[in-house]
Amino acid sequence: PSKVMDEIMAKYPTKIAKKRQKSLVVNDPAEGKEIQANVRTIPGIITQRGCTYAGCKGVVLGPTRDIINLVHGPIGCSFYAWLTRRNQTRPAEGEDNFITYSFSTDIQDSNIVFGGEAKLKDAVREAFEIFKPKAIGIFSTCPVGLIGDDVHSVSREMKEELGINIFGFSCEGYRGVSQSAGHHIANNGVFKNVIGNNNRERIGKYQINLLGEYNIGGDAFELERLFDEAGITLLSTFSGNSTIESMEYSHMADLNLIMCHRSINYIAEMMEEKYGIPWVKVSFIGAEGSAKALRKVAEYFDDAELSAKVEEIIEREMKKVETVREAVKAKTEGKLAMMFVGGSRAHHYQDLFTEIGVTTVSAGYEFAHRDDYEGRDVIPSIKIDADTRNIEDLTVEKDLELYREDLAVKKEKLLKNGYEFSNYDGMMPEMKKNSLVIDDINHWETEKLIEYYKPDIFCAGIKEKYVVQKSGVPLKQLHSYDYGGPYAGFEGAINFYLEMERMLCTRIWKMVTTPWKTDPEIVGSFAINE
Ligand code: CFM
Ligand code: HCA
Repeated sequence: PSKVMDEIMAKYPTKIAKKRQKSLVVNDPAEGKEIQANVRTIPGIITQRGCTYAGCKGVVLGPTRDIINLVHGPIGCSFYAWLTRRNQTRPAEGEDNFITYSFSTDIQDSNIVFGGEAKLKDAVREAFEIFKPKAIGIFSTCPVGLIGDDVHSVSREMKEELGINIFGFSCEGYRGVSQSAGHHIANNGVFKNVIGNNNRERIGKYQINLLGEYNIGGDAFELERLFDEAGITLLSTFSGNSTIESMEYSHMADLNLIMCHRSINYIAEMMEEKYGIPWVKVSFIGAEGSAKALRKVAEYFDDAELSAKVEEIIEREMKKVETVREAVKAKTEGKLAMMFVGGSRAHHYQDLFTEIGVTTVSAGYEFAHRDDYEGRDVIPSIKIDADTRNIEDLTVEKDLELYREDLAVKKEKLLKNGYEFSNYDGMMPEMKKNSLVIDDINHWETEKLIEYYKPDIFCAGIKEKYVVQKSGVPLKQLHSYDYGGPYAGFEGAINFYLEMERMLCTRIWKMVTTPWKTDPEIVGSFAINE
């Protein structure tokens, strides 16, 4: 891999190569190497990243069905985020579902010049009139920050006027270096304005929240099936298949499970500080991981009946999984994968590939931080730069009335038995020595990697899909799952194996002869019609 790294760097101007070099690492789990992450993309480089607004509105709040997510900005920001993430939801009979709508203030030149607050207020009133929602979230896009509209004061005023929960987010696209800043802003807003609004009485023996699961392609439905059967009460999911009301009483849970550490670790930490709810990192991507996660919950509650039920489920599900896994593995063993996705899936999906004998030779995140690569141990050594300082870090205090001393005691006891809390080891310790780890990969690097590794499959998003496929390598979207899914849990694993069998075993890619392979230059002529 050092060879391909040199080739990649050779093309960059010296100054850029020096900077970029720190984001490409030849992995060595024993040595624990450092990677540069969460820094600005070098201007001119074609990145995969999105913006802060995308992380706040699209990712964290987007999947909640009964809040109106009103975008304050030009229409493009709303239009291009309209139903593109495949976050599914299942409203009960008669329940609100606003996910299919796109709400925007559609600001115009005159609002940019004279201010858009009046238009925003009108939009809030109109949305309330028509839909009578329980809550409205207002999301600022770039121009709103530039002209100085105050979405927070408008929110307060409208909350007073209309009597429902209304809150704003300063999540202008440029606020941070990527989507990641938007996650943090969303976490802060939800923690301040939603969590804790409803001290609902207990409804189950084992109450948990699932954090960082967004129900892409129906993933959450599969996990709900498992929790339901085990008798585990899922109070709230942040935010796949969720309601705003469920978030309001989520602080009554006994345990928080974190799926996507990057997008939601802030809420987990703040809930523990304020309410004493411990959190554990899990991954339901992969059959082994799913079994491990269920056992982890059972172990936490330390109840023989729950453990027995969980074991029964695992045994039954694993039997189905194994039959398919073995058949697929016989055909896919030895193949190579690469994945460059978001802030957690480039790690999680390696497990699913390992289960069918496919090796991940190179991987990276778009916008994760060093802890998602190297593990949470490195957090104290992460340099806080101006871009990070830009995002508010909430100071959270213990809620004297609701703080769960009993859970703190439970945690102490479990810790003594080696049970792991509040930790995430990250991607790099689990990847093979000499695999290539790249943060915020760009187009040029993607092309060179494909040339060098000749992978059997490349996993990324829509921006990469067709460019990669034109080089004769199939691309699986691990954001939207293309049209597939669910891939979480046991049924999800089966779906994924079968999908990989189809993609990895077809001969079609070898038959693709792109025109530029024989004729690298396009020759044309034009005629002018008289
Ligand atoms: Fe978490 Fe996500 Fe991801 Fe993410 Fe995303 Fe997503 Fe993703 Mo696209 S919250 S970090 S900001 S798992 S939208 S559901 S697929 S980049 S890897
Ligand atoms: C986002 C959303 C996205 C984009 C996916 C893609 C998603 O970052 O704003 O580029 O294909 O998962 O929908 O990550």
